[in-house]
Amino acid sequence: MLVAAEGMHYTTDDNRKILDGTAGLWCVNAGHKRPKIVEAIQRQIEELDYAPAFQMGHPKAFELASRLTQISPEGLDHVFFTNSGSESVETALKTAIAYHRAKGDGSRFRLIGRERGYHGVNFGGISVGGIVGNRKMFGSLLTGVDHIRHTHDIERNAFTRGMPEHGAEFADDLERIVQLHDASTIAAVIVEPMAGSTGVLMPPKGYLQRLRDICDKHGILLIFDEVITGFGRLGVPFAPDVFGVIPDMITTAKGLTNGVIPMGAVFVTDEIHDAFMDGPEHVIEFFHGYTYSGNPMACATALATLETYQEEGLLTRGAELASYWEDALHSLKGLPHVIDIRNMGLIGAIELEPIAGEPTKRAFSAFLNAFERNVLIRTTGDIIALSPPLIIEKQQIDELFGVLAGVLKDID
Ligand code: PXG
Ligand code: PLP
Repeated sequence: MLVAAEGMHYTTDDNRKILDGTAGLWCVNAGHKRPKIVEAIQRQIEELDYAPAFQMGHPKAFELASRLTQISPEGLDHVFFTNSGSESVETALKTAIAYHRAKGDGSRFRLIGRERGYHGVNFGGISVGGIVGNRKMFGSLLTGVDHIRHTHDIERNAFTRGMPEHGAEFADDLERIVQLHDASTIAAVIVEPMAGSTGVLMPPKGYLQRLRDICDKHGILLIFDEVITGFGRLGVPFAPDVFGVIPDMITTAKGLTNGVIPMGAVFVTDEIHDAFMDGPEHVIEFFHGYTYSGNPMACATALATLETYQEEGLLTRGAELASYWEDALHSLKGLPHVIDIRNMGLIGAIELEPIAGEPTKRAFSAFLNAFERNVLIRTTGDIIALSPPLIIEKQQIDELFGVLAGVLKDID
């Protein structure tokens, strides 16, 4: 049980200080209890608690949208506010289908995801998602969905630092899907530029560009789900800043408000925005929105979060620390059970050999053992995923990997 938090640490109910190796759930990028954010929330609750986003507006929603488009990748200059990553994903998928229809191309309805993809837990997201456990209990899901293959290839790429050499050709799987369904039926492809939840899979070199090229060739929209990668995790503000490939939409949440108040945002191009906004004035442009879209408390929190990121250079701090982080992480190579290590920016993964017949048991032991040693890590399958707040100091990186080395030697 966690009862308090400040900076890089949680406090447990038995009063232990726990080093946060996961930024909460990949979201507390500026660390905990940041003064600007605390003050902004206190001020906002006194000023304007709630305002409807249907027909009405309030200044901070527009201020936030403007600030966000100053740091978003080129051309992604319009923002739709949601309350979570899952809602951002639903919003982007609906936007894709509605966009084609608004352009007179209503036959493009298919949504293509990727095996091992995580896009939240709502019906659209689990339909395009590719994590079996998240799908199998929930019936037939959305129709008109298909998946390209995932990019994990330990045999060729084990212990790569940064982007893997091998696997650009996995993008060609989209051509197979196009041949099966015909491009004229496909609205969009959604991928995480770096797949986080499934266990941190970096895109192979050239892979994202190839996906972009195939989408362009066939008039298919490309959506990057940046709920984890957005706001500095990869050492840059957004994934296109490091991969050089610009999608048609970007979904975000988590780091947008430092995890403090639920909020998400979907970035779209002028082209998509303008397809809907052609009047007349009294007609609703896009029949989609949430009660809490652009909630004033969330907007104030996001503005204070962006200010904190900017003042402390946090959106690029991951790049400054990346090589130190990489060396510390890869020093675990050769320890018991470790079959792969992956990294980029301030993100890292250690893949463990599963215990035969008992998948996830070894990683769960590592999680418990680390927690006993006052470090919070995240595990998924038999993979340890690390994503500390971007304020982490070098000596805390040493502490984190020192503890992990002990954990790996300790567990069965
Ligand atoms: N897309 C991506 C790429 C995500 O990583 C979501 C959508 C959904 O966001 P919300 O805010 O609805 O949870 C996510 C969320 C984990 C873990 O352990 C990852 C997420 C959520 C919970 C746990 O890896 N990612
Ligand atoms: N269910 C009912 C009966 C509603 O009236 C609403 C919103 O008005 C919703 C669900 C959706 O809630 P939200 O806008 O918070 O997503």
